[in-house]
Amino acid sequence: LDITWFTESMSLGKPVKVEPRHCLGVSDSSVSRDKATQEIPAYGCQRRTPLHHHNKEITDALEILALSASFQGSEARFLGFTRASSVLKSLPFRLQSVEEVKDLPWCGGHSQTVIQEILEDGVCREVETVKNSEHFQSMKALTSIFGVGIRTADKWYRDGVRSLSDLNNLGGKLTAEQKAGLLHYTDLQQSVTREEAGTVEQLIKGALQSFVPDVRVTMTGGFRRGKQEGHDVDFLITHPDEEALNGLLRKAVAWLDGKGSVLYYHVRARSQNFSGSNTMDGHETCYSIIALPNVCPEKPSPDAEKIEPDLDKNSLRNWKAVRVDLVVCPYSEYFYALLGWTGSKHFERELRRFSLHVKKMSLNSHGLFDIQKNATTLLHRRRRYLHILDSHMCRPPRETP
Ligand code: DCT
Ligand code: MG
Repeated sequence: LDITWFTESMSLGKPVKVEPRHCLGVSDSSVSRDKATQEIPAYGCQRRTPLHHHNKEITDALEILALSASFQGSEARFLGFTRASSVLKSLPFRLQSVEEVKDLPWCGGHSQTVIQEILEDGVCREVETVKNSEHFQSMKALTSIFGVGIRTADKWYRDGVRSLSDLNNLGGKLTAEQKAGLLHYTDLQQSVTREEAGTVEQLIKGALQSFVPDVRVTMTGGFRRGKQEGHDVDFLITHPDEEALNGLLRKAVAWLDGKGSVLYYHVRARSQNFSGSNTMDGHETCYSIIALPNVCPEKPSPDAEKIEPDLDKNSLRNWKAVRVDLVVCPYSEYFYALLGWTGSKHFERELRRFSLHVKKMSLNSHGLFDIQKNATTLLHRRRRYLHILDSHMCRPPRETP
């Protein structure tokens, strides 16, 4: 996200002086390595975090340790490794020595050990041990199923489930979402390409526009950030006339279902008791699996063959199951929802942390709230600056992971 936009929106129109250090992260030979490392800002939302950067071996290793920490229920260690990885992604050069990270925010002792081993030996022993551990491998496989979070996967692991084929024994204990996740497991493991996302967009727009012709539909998530592939396709739906949005999501999904394009869906109603200081998103949301036409499915993995009995029958099909999330928001909250659903998850987390600790404001997908004024919404000021936000948010997608 462009820092000018960011500082402008966070101060609601009062431009904040943007120091050159805020623009670090872009390769610039004139910036000395020492100076660059000393001036990296602490919050992820203040840095450029390019998709393609200079220290991929190290950030991949740190992200494996972050994932492992989350599987073990350690939020603090997860955040520590995630933040260290995010900082290294913003470095405008390839690290040559662990000394270079000593002044960087979030790159403490444990991360430094990982960095040093990778720089010296090419691998980190702890990371290799984690990757080969049964717990890590099982949790990774189980949480890759749609509808299975860390808590469920951990319970299953403690009940003796180790691989996807073990899930056949759980039978009736699975939720409808998990059953759908298993039924379409092979397809959902494959990345959705940008081209496929474009086809999904046409399908979704066609359904929504058949009820409200001028409905505004925006692709969000990773594709809006310029990624070439993702695990799903996310859309934000709005209209200036909020009446037009009433019941639209359910009608459009039922319309697609009638055409045989919906494999699974669950609509979460808009939260009526949404609180301004809440970090949760209370918008009406549809979590779905769509049958994307004219795509040949890839060959299933041996593990998937054991849990998807119909795969043989399905091998002649010419459609691919794709995860699609649809979010409906009131027009007055559109830009906040757009910001919240563009991601990345880490960027959003850092943006909310920055808002709270530095600006004393609470930011979520519904608005920006002044916590010192007892969570009074800044709606009146928000309308004034909608046009500023609009012009800045309609830029070409930026490149962040
Ligand atoms: N999001 C968030 N916090 C979460 C989950 C999601 O802020 N816990 C936001 C940020 C990204 C956006 O919602 C869409 O979520 P995903 O589809 O999970 O992420 P993505 O960046 O689109 O990743 P992918 O390309 O793999 O779909
Ligand atoms: Mg996504």
